[in-house]
Amino acid sequence: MKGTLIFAVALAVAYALPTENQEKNDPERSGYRNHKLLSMTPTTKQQLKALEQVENDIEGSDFWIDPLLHHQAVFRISPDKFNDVMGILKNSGGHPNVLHEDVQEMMDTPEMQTQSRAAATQYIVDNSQYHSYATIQNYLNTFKSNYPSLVPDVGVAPHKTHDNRDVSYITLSTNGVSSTKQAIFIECGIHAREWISPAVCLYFIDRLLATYNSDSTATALLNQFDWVIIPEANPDGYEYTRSSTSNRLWRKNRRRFTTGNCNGYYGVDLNRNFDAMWGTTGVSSSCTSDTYPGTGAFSEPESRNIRDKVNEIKDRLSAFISIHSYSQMILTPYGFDSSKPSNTGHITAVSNAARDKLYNVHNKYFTVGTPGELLYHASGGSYDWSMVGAGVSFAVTYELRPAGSDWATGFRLPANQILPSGEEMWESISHIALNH
Ligand code: 0X9
Ligand code: ZN
Repeated sequence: MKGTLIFAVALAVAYALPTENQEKNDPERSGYRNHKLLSMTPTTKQQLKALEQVENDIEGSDFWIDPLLHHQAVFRISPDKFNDVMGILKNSGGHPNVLHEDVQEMMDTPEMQTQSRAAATQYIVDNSQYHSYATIQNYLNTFKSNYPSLVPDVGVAPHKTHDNRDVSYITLSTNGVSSTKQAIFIECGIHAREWISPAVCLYFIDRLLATYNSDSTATALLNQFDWVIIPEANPDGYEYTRSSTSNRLWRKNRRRFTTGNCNGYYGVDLNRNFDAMWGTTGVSSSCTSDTYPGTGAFSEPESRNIRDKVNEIKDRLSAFISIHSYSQMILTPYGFDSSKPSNTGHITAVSNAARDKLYNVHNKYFTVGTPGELLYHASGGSYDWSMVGAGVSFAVTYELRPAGSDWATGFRLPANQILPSGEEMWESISHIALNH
């Protein structure tokens, strides 16, 4: 974490708190009780710097929308850090605003379940709710048994997770296991709390298989390409967010640290753990941070699984798609700094058209640009690695619904938006596949 240690020591001396209080405020133990959700729109460089200081130096600060000049930042702060943070921000001339007094209360209102909209009978997945890891595994096996001629392989990636789970992948192909067709790779669920991502992956697989014989787009998608899809790349983190509303906002994997300052803490940000300018931008060196990149590139089994599956087919892989939430964006490469691949014009043009296709379905507008233009630089991301590490020439990252301004929904997208999200992403991904 940039400059963290010195600042953290100063804070600890100035505002030492009783251990009991620290325990109470540790999300590992007590969830988000009395955590405040704040917003602030920086209108000067000084205010922006203050927000960046809070993001980088205040332990446990969780930015749902990152600081950008003249844009509203939204972030969660634990009660023991509240006064410090208000002080820092007000000193800069800013006017932080409390959006919610108790984030735990927000989390305790569950994502609603809805009646599934009548879908064609051959669909397999129930899109009226978010599913457990076990149910997702079952769906993958059902895809294989119901469509043996289109699903040559449902398998387990080579590395077990820290909690001993399998990471599954599915291969869709009209040519069987030894196919040499061009391939497209989709990764979902790398961040635990972004539940809409695996749900959209499942919808995409389901629709591709169910409509291959009846819909000309699906036919083209499978006749022209093989698809390798990891619908739940971080099952430990995902199950952790499902285990209690107190853990609903967990982002990382569940690596447990057992030594030094980190002893007893958990988690590496898997989208900072790839070998793409690893550890340089958008990361924190504190293992308690949500952007801790791990001890080295590919230190984590979950990122190695994506690496290994991509490397198996990299010679025929023509596109890599990473799916996250939230803020309605299509992020073009690179994320690690301001440099761009030589075909950036082409990637942007295809992404703009994919954005329009998406918009035409349910009028949800996605913004297209690089992370540096729209959010922040961040190193070690999977889509950057697919290009610089595996030589794939086309890669994008989606940030799904809701819009960035919708902090009250955020990562907790109601289940009645699974189906429309799937429908708009079907059009958008189809466009990329057939035009990249
Ligand atoms: O920070 C991230 O990993 C992504 N945003 S999220 O809110 N879903 O966490 C953006 C990733 C963009 N990719 C890279 N910067 N490599
Ligand atoms: Zn994410």
